Amino acid sequence: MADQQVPVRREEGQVLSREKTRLKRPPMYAVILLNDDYTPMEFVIWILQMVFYKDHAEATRLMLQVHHEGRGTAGIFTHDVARTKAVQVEQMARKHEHPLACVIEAVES
Ligand code: TYC
Repeated sequence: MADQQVPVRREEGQVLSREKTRLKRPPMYAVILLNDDYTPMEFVIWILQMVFYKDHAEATRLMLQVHHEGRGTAGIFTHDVARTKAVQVEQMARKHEHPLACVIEAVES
């Protein structure tokens, strides 16, 4: 059994492709914060630190970008993580009675 030979056919010019074993990147989603007129700036900064692990300077920069431009990307994640963070943002906002909203959008990779 052990020394039984298994014939291996090597055809001329055959190329073994690595293509099939390469892992495909998962689709990615941006969590986008939306501006409103009522949520306090400090609350948005706090959310960006708590949920998206931004430092205070980056959280402030991003909050001001959303304030001036209407929207801004808080982070890019796989679908499950993006959904979870969006739900966390809205739950924390509702708990504190702020209208802060966010959406998730597919990003091209
Ligand atoms: N525009 C809000 C204010 O003037 C601040 C704000 C920033 C709200 C970002 C939401 O996603 C937001 N208090």
